[in-house]
Amino acid sequence: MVAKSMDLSGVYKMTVADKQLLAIADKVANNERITEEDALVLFERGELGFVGSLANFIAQKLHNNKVYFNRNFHIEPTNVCVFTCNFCSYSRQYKHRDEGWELSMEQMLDIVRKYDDQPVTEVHIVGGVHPKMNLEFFCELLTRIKTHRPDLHLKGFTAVELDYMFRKAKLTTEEGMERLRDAGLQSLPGGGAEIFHPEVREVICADKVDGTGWLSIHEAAHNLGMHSNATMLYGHIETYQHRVDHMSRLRQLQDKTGGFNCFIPLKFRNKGNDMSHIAESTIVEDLRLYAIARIFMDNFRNLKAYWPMLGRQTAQLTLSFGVNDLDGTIDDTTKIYSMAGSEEQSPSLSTEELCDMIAAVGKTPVERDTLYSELKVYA
Ligand code: V47
Ligand code: SF4
Repeated sequence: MVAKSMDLSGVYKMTVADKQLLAIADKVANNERITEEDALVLFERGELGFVGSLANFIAQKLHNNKVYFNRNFHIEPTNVCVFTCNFCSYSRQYKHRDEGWELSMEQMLDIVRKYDDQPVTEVHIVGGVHPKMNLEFFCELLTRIKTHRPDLHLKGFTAVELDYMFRKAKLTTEEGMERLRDAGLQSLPGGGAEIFHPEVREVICADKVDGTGWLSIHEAAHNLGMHSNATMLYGHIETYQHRVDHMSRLRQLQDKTGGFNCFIPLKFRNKGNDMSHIAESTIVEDLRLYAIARIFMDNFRNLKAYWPMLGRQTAQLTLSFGVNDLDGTIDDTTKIYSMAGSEEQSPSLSTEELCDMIAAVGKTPVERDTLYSELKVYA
């Protein structure tokens, strides 16, 4: 049943004495945007059940119990990277490239061919920033994939990869983006956002594109009619203020362009990187974060939990805390999280398994394409 507007503060009056929290519940009930200060109050004082029911109320209103997934596969061209993000367990420096991988054009096309008789709708291309893989190389890759399989939606390259590619090619962001679009690129994934605030960015990933640069690359893509996703790497050294600042900057850009498809909070995993001394966030903190993101990011229709990173059980729990999307099914061939300590060592879920996970929490599984058109509702 679709949730209707209701007196949420009335529901909470018996258990919540905090007037600010009650005022936020009223705003949510009345479809009003909450402020940055409200979001901070939620992070500091909103207990799990409270933020969870507000988030679930919003998700029900927007999606009427539906949870989306898509059938996709990943190509990770290389893990060789010119950057040195301290949280990254995946990359290898160019001088140590013999410890990593560098796929040739043919090897990547072989991955595409492997899915020839499978009903996948999207390929997600993302990797390290290799000094020798340039814009021309990736334009050729995109064109060849599109020629081979025109129905496949090409989603690729984080703003970090794009910033480097365009600078090396001596092109403006707009020129570079047009070249990729003309070669077949349709959407950008949300990676590389981390935490925009310089107080954090300068500690965890000082040498790559800054927050303003990340946002302007996504804005340029939106201006060309492309869509993109947005992420936030949370649960390390950032404060609640940094999270709110990050989400607020995304919310502002979304007000301006409307080009974001979804928001994906990414939980920091601490295995095999230079931030291993930092404890991972608890599941309660994860769920609170998802719920507060759903409440604050009122212009993002979709909130995604990326199960290969969270683990399937926590991802399943997020469905009761505002999440309406579990990303992909068939063969999520990404290595980025297994190398950082996710419990999902070789992430792969069949459509049936994913539908069962969704149905087990009383939601309706819906297969979508990259732009969230519904392809099949599973009764
Ligand atoms: O930007 C790297 C993150 C991102 C770690 O758009 C880590 O649909 C946790 O953005 N612990 C890349 N996270 C992956 C990404 C993504 C994934 C799935 C779907 C989409 C989408 C985008 O992975 C990086 C960084 O934030 N990451 N290392 C780590 N140790
Ligand atoms: Fe390179 Fe991306 Fe790893 Fe940073 S997170 S070191 S940019 S692969």
